[in-house]
Amino acid sequence: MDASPQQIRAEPATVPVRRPVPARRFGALAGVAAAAVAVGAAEAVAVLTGPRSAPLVAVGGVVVDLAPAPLKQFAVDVFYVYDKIALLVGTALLLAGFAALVGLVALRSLLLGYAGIALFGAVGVVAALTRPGAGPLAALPSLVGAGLAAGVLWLFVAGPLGRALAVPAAPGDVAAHPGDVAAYPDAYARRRFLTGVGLTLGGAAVGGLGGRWLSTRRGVSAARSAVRLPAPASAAAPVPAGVDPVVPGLSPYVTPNRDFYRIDTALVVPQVDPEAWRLRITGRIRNPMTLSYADLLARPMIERHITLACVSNEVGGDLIGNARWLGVPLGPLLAEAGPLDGADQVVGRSADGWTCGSPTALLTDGRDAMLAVGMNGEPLPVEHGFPVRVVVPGLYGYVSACKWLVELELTSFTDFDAYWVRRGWSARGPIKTHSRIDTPRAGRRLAAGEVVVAGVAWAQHVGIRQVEVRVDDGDWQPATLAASVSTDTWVQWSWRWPATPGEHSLQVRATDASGAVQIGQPRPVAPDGATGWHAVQVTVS
Ligand SMILES: Nc1nc2c(c(=O)[nH]1)N[C@H]1C(S)=C(S)[C@@H](COP(=O)(O)O)O[C@H]1N2
Ligand SMILES: [Mo]
Repeated sequence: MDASPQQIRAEPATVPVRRPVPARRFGALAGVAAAAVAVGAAEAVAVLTGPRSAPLVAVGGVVVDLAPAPLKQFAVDVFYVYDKIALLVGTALLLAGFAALVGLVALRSLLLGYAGIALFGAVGVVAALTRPGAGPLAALPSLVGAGLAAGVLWLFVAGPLGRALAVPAAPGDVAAHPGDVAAYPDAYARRRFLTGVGLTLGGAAVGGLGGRWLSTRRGVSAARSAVRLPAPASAAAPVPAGVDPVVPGLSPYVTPNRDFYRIDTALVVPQVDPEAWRLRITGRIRNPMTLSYADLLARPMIERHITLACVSNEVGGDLIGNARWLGVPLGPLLAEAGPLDGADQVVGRSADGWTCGSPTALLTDGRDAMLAVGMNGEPLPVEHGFPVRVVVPGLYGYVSACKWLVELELTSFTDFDAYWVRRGWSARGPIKTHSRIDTPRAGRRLAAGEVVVAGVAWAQHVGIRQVEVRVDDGDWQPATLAASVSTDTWVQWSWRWPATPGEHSLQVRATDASGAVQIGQPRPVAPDGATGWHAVQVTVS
């Protein structure tokens, strides 16, 4: 069409129209859509390359491993067992923020936008490749994700959907940046753009969630269900009558698997196929050994009640549980391997690279240290270490209870620091004598009269001799102990309190079988377990 001289003159020479660009919010949306596609596609590819090669999980894993111990403790304190979900959601939000920025930058320079994506792709690749046990294929999810993200960015910024937004500016428009003119797209172009973004986000969600779902289905729960555990050569002592006194609110003697606390650094639970599983016994030994799951199940098994506790358990906390474990005793196995002189540490290594170290002397002193395959009559639950984990009576989990175990390495304490030792925790972690009030709960309002105060006390492998309770700093009163099967488990206790009206403090302390009284001085969990007497405040009316 011929422009009339008048129209040409109508173009105001004073407005510096150079490169019309879509308004900023469209750039931010384009960036977020690109990031969503990257994450979704990476999750889908990770179905083939393993869930820990997906960039969100890989980067999260690096953060978990690099985070200074106090920060990690803070995260556990604040988010408790949801710290992992919080980390993933936090990472996703942070990523969305940066993605929006990359989108904005891409409005000015598509090349810079691509560079931003490349940077994120590189972070994902490096994180995935440096995870313990990662092969070269671990780079694939991040590479595919970054490639697709670049395509999406082009589509929504410079490609057909983006260009349509960048209609030439009308006279009098205010420039977004000096030299640019923010474009105000017509309704049709805007609708097309937003529909495109919506479809892209939906596709990314389907790819990502579908990938996650497939990964879980390809997990080991079917293999776990197919496991038939052998009967133990040495059965667990029967649980005596008199455990589990009928006190509402008191922890049951045996903790059901679904209620058993879970603590580990794994952002996705390692899926270890029992068919492919091998345990290598390595290091300073005469006879290096490799055992399959079938080899392990063919050995004589013991079944024992053992109370497992976490070093991060606060006074009065619930990071402790008692289960009936079925497994192969470690003492005879280590004797077969033949530790050499100076091999005073046995390091357990997990499929995900986590490590812990126990004194060789304690694993071979006749206690029921074992390679556990069963928990309360079932194959180990996947999140509790399927197919094989270590359980050692008397040691905190962080120095003994390696889940998803793949290697036992004999070494020395001078030669090797395990995962938490490198982060400032004590190399030795015997469980401290403790007691806890389960009922009444802190802050409860009670009626005057007889109140049953009850809880648990533990001094694994030493045993509990006595538990005492006091009210408002009065005299210590002996509590009644319920039965237990061995010194390796906690003991339930109860005490009948003639409660009088008013505000009261109830406090408990235990004495172990050696006569040592539980330490009363309050100390934090780091570096080798909290100390202090548990107290609860209640109101009686
Ligand atoms: N592979 C692996 N094993 C691990 C850990 C871990 O982070 N990774 N954490 C340990 C700690 S600190 C504790 S307290 C126990 C907890 O075992 P649970 O989750 O079965 O209760 O597992 C131990 N075994
Ligand atoms: Mo722990």
